[in-house]
Amino acid sequence: MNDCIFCKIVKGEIPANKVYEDEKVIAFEDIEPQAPVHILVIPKEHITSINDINEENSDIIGHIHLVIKTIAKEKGINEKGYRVVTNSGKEGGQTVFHLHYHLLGGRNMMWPPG
Ligand code: D5M
Repeated sequence: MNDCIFCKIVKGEIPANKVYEDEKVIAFEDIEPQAPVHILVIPKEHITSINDINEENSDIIGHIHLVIKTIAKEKGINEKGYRVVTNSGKEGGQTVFHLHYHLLGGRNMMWPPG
């Protein structure tokens, strides 16, 4: 997707503070952090949201969870706990329409979220 900001990060066209990369995903610091640790984990392939997950591409979801687990350990938040969020669609709070998982930690999380 030419006008997708996260595709541009994947292609290296705009900078990001990357914390992890492999052939399928990249993870980078959120530009508007909502917690001491706030990392976005995204597939390199452009998938708009959970609505576009299907039998062909669903393996990426398990992989993203393994990457989240690894990063949580690296950031030292795996023991105390962390939150993983993916917003889908406008009412779900999605503002960037490239599937991404927020990894949030380093403080107590509240419930319900706003
Ligand atoms: O979350 C979209 C998130 O993406 C939001 O927390 C800001 C973040 N964002 C937007 N642009 C950038 C860049 N360029 N680098 C890092 N983080 C970015 P959503 O769930 O769609 O509301």
